[in-house]
Amino acid sequence: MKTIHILNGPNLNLLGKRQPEIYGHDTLDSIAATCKALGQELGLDVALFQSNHEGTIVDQIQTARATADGIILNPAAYTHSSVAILDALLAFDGPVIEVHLSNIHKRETFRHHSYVSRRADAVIAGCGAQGYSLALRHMATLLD
Ligand code: DHK
Repeated sequence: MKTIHILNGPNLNLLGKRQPEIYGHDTLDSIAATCKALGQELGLDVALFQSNHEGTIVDQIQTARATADGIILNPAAYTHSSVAILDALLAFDGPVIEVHLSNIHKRETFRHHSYVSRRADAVIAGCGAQGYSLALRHMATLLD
């Protein structure tokens, strides 16, 4: 069975409570449960992580080199600032899908640029929590 790591960046632990008009009402726990159930349907083993710390996310990506076949990543605010996360992804061989709950292109100008998109095989933005399920379905086709 293929393994997918779903990595989440800063403040996504507050999903459901934080600016729900932008990020929605789903919690990260409910997203994890949905993704694990969908993973079973798709024959994928899904593990979800969250950290508020850039270096920890870099560590998680490095760990994924040996333990995951694909990465789905919402780097949150680090999307717009982190060369370190981009470099870690460039050292990962499998497919990478970038997810944003909100449509970052419809928001402040500083959110329009993503360092991670240089490495991402696909980008999903503006679909809310459903973006993770869409990413997982696309990951299944990429790994097929
Ligand atoms: C989440 C965040 O926390 C923001 O910093 C990004 C992203 C957008 C999202 O839409 O999931 O700019």
